[in-house]
Amino acid sequence: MIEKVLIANRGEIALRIHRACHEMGIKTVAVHSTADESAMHVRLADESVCIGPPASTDSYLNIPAIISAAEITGADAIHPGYGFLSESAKFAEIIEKHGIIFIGPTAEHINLMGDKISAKEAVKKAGIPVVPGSDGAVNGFKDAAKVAAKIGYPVIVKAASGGGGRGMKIVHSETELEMAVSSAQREAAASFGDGTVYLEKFLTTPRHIEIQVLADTHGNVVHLGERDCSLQRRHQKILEESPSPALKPEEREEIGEICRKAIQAIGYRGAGTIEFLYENGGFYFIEMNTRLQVEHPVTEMITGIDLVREQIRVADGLPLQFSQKDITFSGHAIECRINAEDPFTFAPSPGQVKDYHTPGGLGVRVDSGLYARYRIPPYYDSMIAKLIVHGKTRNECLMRLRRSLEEYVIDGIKTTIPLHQKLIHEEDFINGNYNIHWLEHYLERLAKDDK
Ligand code: MV4
Repeated sequence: MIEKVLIANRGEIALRIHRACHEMGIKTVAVHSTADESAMHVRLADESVCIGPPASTDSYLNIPAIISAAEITGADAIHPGYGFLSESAKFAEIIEKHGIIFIGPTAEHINLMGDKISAKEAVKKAGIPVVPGSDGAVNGFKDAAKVAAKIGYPVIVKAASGGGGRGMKIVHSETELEMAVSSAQREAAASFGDGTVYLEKFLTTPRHIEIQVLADTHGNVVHLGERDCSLQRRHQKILEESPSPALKPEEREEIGEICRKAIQAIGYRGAGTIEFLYENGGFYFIEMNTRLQVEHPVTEMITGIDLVREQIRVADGLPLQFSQKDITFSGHAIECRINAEDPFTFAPSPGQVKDYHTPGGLGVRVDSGLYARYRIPPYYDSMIAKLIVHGKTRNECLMRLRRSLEEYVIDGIKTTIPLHQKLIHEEDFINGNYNIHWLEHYLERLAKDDK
């Protein structure tokens, strides 16, 4: 039985994990850098261990320091959160070698999905539709040209070890292909230590729709519907919602069931997210994330399922207490990511929070470690809070989001709240009429109007 969990993360997600643990009667250990001594989750945790200086490489990415902290405090399990070591197969493996439970999938599944080529191959075999492209790696220009001629331009060259938008090149014609393949290979080798690349048809105006799955170690798998994460800037999501304004209930059920069966066939355990591009009514797999995601609360709000609690239970070998037919999707949820940044230039704005007041009321959730007079350290990701709102309908959700953003006071620093306030009044957003490029075009338009 898991009785004590070490939280190998910081910020709002560390607090989120602490909350799930305490509701389950599980003790928590916070590990933190010297810059995070006064973080809310460190104050609330049963125990805390300082594991190093501010730089992540010396603290939140320092595997020996984290393992030592787990041994000293007698933690039975480690939750990695998102980012940092959450998708490190090596971390998962070392943890298990020390007789500690990794709250996540097996190292083998992290490896399988970490390589984008093996991930695509595995899910395709399990019945998930993928983007047309090369069968595995492309071995130079000639090989790439053959594939491209077959699938048609534009194509996209991607690094097998990339992901999240890193190491991609869009190619419009064969004349550009040779250069694109060789520079993609070179850059991939330099950034990831693996120059393997593959080719896909480039979809020009898709939405980014992802399916949440949850699997136990007894072969039970459920899908928890989709999240539409199309509103992003430079591969950073800004706002997520569920259900997607683009999907019909039959489409959700069909892709959800395909994912459920595939995850069962692959023998996956834990929470996972299957990412798709969605265009002209078709789903095309791009990647699978083997971690809890930032936007998981959107799914929790419409299903009532506590994803962190379920992660801990299945890591402990317990069976899911519900099957697919028990899951109901109710209403609509939207999450706004609030960053300590200038709302229009996105320049970081760390510093001390002065006045602080959170919105509340029915259907309103704030996931954040912020408090009045807290100093936001400059060393880490700029996301400081998530505002998640639920309503019976998308319109109710939007109205509630509007008034919640009005209530939220974070003084002393710049935040992206004003961007969200503006965004939710846009006709295209209100109509759900957006794709992965919409936000960047909108921001360009705002910057021009400003001049
Ligand atoms: C694509 C694509 C179009 N066609 N693949 C970017 C992040 C990485 N997860 C995959 N990405 C893309 N892959 C094909 N075949 C467009 C993107 C893409 C994107 C995807 C999701 C969300 C935002 C995006 C922004 C730019 C490009």
